[in-house]
Amino acid sequence: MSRSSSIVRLLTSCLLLAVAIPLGAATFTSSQNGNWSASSTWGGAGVPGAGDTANVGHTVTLDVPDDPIPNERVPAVARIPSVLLAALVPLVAAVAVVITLSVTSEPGSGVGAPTRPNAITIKNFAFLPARVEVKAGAAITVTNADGVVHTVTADRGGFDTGRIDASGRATITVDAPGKYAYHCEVHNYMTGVIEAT
Ligand SMILES: [Cu+2]
Repeated sequence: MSRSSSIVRLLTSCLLLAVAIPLGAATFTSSQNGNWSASSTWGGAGVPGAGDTANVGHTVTLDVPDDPIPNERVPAVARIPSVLLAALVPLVAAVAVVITLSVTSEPGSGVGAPTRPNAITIKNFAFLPARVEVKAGAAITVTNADGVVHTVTADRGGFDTGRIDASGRATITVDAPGKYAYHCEVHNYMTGVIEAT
């Protein structure tokens, strides 16, 4: 073997050693059932620690603390990912919140779009919202926030709350799909629409 070839091999070995030491990464393969901390479990090759790779082909009982390697043996290089992770987690969470908000605010957010909640509030002699869209058979809660009696009465039949006292509440159900215009029996200028689908 030539002299230069030996030097190259030596330099390569040093390079590999330099890469392996800071990462502290070694590979252990189980040779028999046993405790994690028993060297015999790993064929007498030592015990895998943090950052090491363990190929477990046997029943190995984890009998070591979460961080079996003392802090001074963990190279600074190995701690950097934790710092990056700590910075990334809030960032990812913030992005997730923004995405969730933009997705949930899309349906029905346009002007004049039908509202989804199965609820009607009567306030200042008006039905709010004046148009609601519900699934047929779903209950719709009517709340009278005024100081006087109102009703929610379908123009051509289908539902009628009867008199809802001041600050009172009633429930109506539209069984068949369709568009139901309704009014207040006491104040017939108060009108609204329920669309059941
Ligand atoms: Cu009324």
